[in-house]
Amino acid sequence: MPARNVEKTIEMTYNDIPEEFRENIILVDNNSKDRTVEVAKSLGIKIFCHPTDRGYGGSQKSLYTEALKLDADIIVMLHPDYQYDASLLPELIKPIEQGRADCVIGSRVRTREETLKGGMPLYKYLANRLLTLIENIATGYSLSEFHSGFRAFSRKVLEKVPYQLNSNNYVFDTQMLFQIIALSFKIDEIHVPTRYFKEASSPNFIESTIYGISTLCVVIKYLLHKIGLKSSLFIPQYVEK
Ligand SMILES: Nc1nc2c(ncn2[C@@H]2O[C@H](COP(=O)(O)OP(=O)(O)OP(=O)(O)O)[C@@H](O)[C@H]2O)c(=O)[nH]1
Ligand SMILES: [Mg+2]
Repeated sequence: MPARNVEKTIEMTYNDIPEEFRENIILVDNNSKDRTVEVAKSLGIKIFCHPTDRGYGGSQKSLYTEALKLDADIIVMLHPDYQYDASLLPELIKPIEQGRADCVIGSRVRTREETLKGGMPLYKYLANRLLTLIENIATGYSLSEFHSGFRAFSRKVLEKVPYQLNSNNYVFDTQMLFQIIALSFKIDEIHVPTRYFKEASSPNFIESTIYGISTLCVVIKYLLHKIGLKSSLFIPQYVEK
């Protein structure tokens, strides 16, 4: 779990995670200014602290590096903001366990009604749909969203994807999925009910717009990579799987 100022939601998120997975939880605290670390400690979670703010993407870089050191076979990234129903974790990892996929996204979008009822603001929903449409056309996938904060990866994905080169900002998530696709790993999805409330959503309109534009830039770079223009690639050294 990449965490910043989640003292109010970390315990609820933890309690949703099925018991058999709890001893393997690791949390990267990205310089929280509240009691995140104390609460996480009291729950017995392994914690790695950033002494300075390294951003959302930076938090995931530390997270994956630590997870690989701990010999994990499947690594799940979950926002500790209680937005996702973490009790579905066993379902999320199933396609990887069964060898049907290398990465699984916990999608917040099944029907418009459900997603909006869950509280996703209309502008975020519309932007998500539009970006997802463009991303699907660019990649040939038919995913229902590319922007969830609940994802599972096989160890091989994290060993091969050069995520350390990615942004320290929100667009890290998009870069990672496009790197995964460029390396011909398979992505699958399951649907996860969405809860939106104040503590479960921090990006404001401007941050979300920057994220949207940055996502489009990733799509363009991916397409340039596909037609062989390696100089404009956001990953300089794509490797063979
Ligand atoms: N904003 C922010 N979040 C961080 C950072 N490091 C870790 N996080 C965690 O990453 C998660 C970001 O989630 P949100 O702020 O809800 O962003 P989001 O899920 O992309 O946006 P919504 O769809 O509106 O919920 C939170 O659980 C944070 O605790 C950081 O540097 N900045
Ligand atoms: Mg959120």
